[in-house]
Amino acid sequence: MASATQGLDAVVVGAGFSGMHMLKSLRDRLGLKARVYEAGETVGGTWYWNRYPGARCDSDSYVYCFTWDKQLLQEWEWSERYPEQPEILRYLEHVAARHDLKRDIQFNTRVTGAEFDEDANLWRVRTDKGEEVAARYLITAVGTLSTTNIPQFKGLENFKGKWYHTSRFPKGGVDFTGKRVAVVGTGATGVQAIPVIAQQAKHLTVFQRTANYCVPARNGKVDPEVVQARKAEYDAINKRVRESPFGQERWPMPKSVLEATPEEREREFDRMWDVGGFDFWLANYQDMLTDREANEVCAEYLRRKIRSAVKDPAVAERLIPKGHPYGTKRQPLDTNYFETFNKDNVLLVDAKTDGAIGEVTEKGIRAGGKEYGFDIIVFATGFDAMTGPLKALGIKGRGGRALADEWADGPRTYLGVAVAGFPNLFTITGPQSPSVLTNMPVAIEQHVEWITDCIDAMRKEGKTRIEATPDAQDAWVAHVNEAIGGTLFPAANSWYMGANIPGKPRTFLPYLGPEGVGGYRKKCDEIAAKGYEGFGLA
Ligand code: N01
Repeated sequence: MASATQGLDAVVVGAGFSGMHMLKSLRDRLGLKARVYEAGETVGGTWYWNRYPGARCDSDSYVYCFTWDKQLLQEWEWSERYPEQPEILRYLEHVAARHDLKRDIQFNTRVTGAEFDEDANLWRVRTDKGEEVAARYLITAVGTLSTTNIPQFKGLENFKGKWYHTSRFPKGGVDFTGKRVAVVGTGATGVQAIPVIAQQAKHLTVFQRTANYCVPARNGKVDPEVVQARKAEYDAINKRVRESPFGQERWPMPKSVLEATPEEREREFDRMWDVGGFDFWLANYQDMLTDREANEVCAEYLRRKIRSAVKDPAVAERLIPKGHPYGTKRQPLDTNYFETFNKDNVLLVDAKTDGAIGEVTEKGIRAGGKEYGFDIIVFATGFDAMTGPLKALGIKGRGGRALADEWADGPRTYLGVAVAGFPNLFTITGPQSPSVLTNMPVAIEQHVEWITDCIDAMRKEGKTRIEATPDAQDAWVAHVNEAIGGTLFPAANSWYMGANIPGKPRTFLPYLGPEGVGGYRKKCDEIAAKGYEGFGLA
């Protein structure tokens, strides 16, 4: 029946890691006809759009890749511990060519609406090219951080210089040579971009709203012997990573910070600091993210590091986070971030002590009653995370219910992959799934495999409709909220909490279960084994 109009079984929205893998699975594993719509001009998703200076992955490259092409795991050589954006894009282009994915991807095409036709049991999907297609399954692969947040600063339209959001940088980059540049925002993106822009710009002013705890990335070449050893045991690595809490070879230490002696924890903190990357955040003492006092011990270590990196004590104090527990905002990884504020051409404007941004003027930015002149403003101001990209699709389920309306008070999903009232819709790394709290390709592969198995099972049993039950959804939402209630995450004004977007409901967007993505995988598999418990099938 899906073939009634265009012969499509599935429409997939987005051609990043998720959409590419989904297409590969539907087409080459299940033999289905799928079409991918992609707003960009090529594959890559996040790695197509985010070409700001210094953009690179924060996960170790040997686990930030597809695991389903075992030969490619052996063949591909990453140049560094954390590859830069152009290298990841090259990798994804290579995968697309190797698996002939592009023939089923329509680029430069944005999905503008999708309605579930109950009588025909099909999704009718519209695009900005005026097309309408029908398919049994609608699968969103739109990413979690793809709807840009450009704050509505008064006067932005009057600015005579150039301005850019980090995730919409022009191809070929921006030449900052001789320019007076502002960067607004000090999240993971700002922390990557600021040291790089500071090297080129005549003068850089950083507008900080909330100071951030940073840990060194420690990027560099990986010892060829380590690379070879990893290649030799990729199957075991992938098994460990899939079962791990955060989709990486990192596990919290099974001990309280408070039980360790000061000498012991200093040794452990130094070790994690020297390793760099996410160890300090994800492989720290187990109570760091659940106990205020334990958290404070870790935070104090990081504050000392800021004080020792920044020469001017007054600047150091303004760069020290206050008011939110460590690790409750996404951990930025840095390369000389704090040291950048020692440079003569770099100025910090801190909202709390110098005054918040009041307006953008013809010449620059006014903050705390003072006007700063710029040639270029870079907004590293983040995204309408997780729900933003899904709400923008104009999805309507049974009875014409709009997803955007259903989620007016925050997302409601079953497992973060399905929504009651929206049959045959699957949301890869959707809200209330582990997604952004893991190494993304691991969460993506788990969802893609589960969705593929689900569709396969339905076809074998002659079913054409699957929908989460309202009861199962209510229980999942309650579980997500209960799980996070036992942690310190709700104490921060983070994008995890929706707090970065004015008016967005305050609710924890991803899912942090007791065993992270590994435990979530088990739960999803159990649900499948019980005949898709919590779903209605017809
Ligand atoms: O965005 P953010 P990001 N006035 O929302 C500030 C992923 N990522 O693009 O903290 C003034 O974290 C805002 O201030 P505050 C990663 O998951 C991955 O940096 O809200 N300032 C904050 O400082 C990351 O978490 C990689 O008070 C305003 C900044 O702008 C996610 O992307 C690399 C403002 C925004 O920080 C988003 O990171 C980089 C306003 N009106 C990023 N509005 C990888 O490794 C916002 N800010 C794959």
